[in-house]
Amino acid sequence: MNKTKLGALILIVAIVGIGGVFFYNGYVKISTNHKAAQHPDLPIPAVLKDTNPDPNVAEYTLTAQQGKKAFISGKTTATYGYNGDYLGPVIRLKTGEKVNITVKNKLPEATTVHWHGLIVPGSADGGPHAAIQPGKTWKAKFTVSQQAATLWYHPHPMGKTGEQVYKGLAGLIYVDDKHAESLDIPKDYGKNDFPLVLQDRRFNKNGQLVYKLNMTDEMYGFQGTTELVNGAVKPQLTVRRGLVRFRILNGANGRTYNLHLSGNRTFVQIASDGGFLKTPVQMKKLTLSPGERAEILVDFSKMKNGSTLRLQNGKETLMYFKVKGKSDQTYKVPQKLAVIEKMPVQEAVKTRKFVMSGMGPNVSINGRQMNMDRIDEAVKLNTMESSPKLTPFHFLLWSLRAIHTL
Ligand SMILES: [Cu+2]
Repeated sequence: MNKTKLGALILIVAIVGIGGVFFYNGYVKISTNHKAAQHPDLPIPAVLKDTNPDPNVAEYTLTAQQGKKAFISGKTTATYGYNGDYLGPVIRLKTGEKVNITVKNKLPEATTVHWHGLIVPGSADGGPHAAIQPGKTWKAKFTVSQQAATLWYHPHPMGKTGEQVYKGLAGLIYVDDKHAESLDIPKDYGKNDFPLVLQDRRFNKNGQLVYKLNMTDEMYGFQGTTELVNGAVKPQLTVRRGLVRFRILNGANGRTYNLHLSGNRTFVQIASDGGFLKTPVQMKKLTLSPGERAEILVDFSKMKNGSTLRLQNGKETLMYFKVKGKSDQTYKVPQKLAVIEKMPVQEAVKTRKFVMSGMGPNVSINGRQMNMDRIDEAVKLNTMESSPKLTPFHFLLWSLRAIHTL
């Protein structure tokens, strides 16, 4: 196991272990009502510019920086962001291309950038061992070797991962390939293909983001009191009557989202963490654990002009879709999205046991706590392992396949 993969195993320890026991009740819940007119527009992240004219080589620059943002009217919140005040641009990569990313750290503290879900050598990934000190630069160099998928990037410094993500350091990575381009599905970024980064936050009375974990947070994971989508509080997005694709990231620190649309409307999932599903799956509910992605298609074509649809997490409204105008594009979504080969399960070389125990600062895996100088599990590259149970866990480099369900 390389050092980055070690991060996957200890992240729960890292996130849960940061704050200590602390009770804090002075958080503000931002109230909103269901009148869409009063909601901010959904921010659409910029697509990061590739500065290399060679079509087979991409050159990107990301700057981790301090910022400020008015989430609540009349209050200015201190934030972190990549190339901006909060969150970061979408990085669009193509399968097979060579990529150079320069990361500049303009924060007052060390950071790293980890490409979550991207298959890269450990040296090109910013795990806890690859700290970039304030004022310094780090370069990642790799070739994109995987199929189309929606991935993301976020910092991963030892002991500060949860807090830095919380302040705003996160962004999406889209891997595109020829197969994805050939599919008859919406793919016009910002027109009928929208990213939705779901996060929950707590704002104190001064409108500041305070990352302090109380005992409940340490037991059940951090839960914010205010929902953000792409960094806006309960925003609205105007969509045309037609088929629209949403690439949803659960970018929250501890919350698992149980998503549905108002009116219990059916939608179609087309992709998950690893890329396209074998076939589109119709559903009314979607569960996403922290770090997880899903791509869905929502058919607005039969909705009335001026009507509103809500994206809900249980009873909580996350955002509003306002229907206006008709799309001039129609799609015939293929019934076959991807060829997924059967896994030769009998060839699994190993089954590992991870026993999680303890609470707060005593959290441990297999009786041991995270130590930067120790590698706990070594995994052989290009081998397959099986696990008897799936836990909602923040996996960094792997995507998993359920081989049977109960
Ligand atoms: Cu991650």
